[in-house]
Amino acid sequence: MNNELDQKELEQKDFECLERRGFLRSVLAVGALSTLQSCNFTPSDASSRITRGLVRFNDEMQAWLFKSSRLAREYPDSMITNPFPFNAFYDRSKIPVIDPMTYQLEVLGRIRNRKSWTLAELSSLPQISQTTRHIAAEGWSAIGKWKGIRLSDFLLRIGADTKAKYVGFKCSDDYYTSIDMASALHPQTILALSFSDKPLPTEHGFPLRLKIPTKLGYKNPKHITAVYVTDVFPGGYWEDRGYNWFAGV
Ligand SMILES: Nc1nc2c(c(=O)[nH]1)N[C@H]1C(S)=C(S)[C@@H](COP(=O)(O)O)O[C@H]1N2
Ligand SMILES: [Mo]
Repeated sequence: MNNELDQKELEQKDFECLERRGFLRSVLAVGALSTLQSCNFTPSDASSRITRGLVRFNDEMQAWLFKSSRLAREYPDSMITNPFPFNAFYDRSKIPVIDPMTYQLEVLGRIRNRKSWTLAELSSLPQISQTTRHIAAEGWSAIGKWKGIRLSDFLLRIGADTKAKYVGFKCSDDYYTSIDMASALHPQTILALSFSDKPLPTEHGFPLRLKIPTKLGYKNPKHITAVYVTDVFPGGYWEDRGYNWFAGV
């Protein structure tokens, strides 16, 4: 038997499979988008129920295609974007001011250890660094260096039920979002405490934000005040306004 040939055939199959997945992903995304545009969301409307069904189906397909072993690209520090853009659903004058001395991170839902975390306690946990690209739905992208606690480590530490479906985030500015558990456990998903080797600047989410380079910008909540684990679909600020919930990049 020719092992080398077998290996080549296998690789070819892998490649074709990947190609098909990419195609499927685009078809689903386009399908969901066009239905989103062609109807108004009246709850009683049958077409909106179908659209919501399709959108959920799209999320489930994306979740199914998601590979926790696939890493987002990391860049050399020489490629860091400076200045790094600011974005929020408000302008710079409304950036929340948080007192680091009284700040507490609440942990809620399907977890064992409900104790809140001070900034000093969070800062004492082991941290990892990443230089990754932030891809914003508004059409810009930027490379930044972020350091923080692996969300998977933190979830283990608080005794989270990692069989639960969602991890949700509440922010001090009324922003909120949520991610699927597989993405929460991805090795590059971090609760970032620092940006460019300094504490997070206020505009980039002081004192704590999520950096999840496998998802679009709006899945990276800033100024996080609570993390919760749940089986009840939590949605998100932009997601509840029609943006795709899974939002993988
Ligand atoms: N708390 C909070 N987090 C947020 C937002 C927001 O308005 N409030 N906007 C999101 C969007 S749409 C983007 S693109 C990024 C922008 O992050 P940056 O300001 O660090 O570039 O933050 C995300 N997280
Ligand atoms: Mo965004």
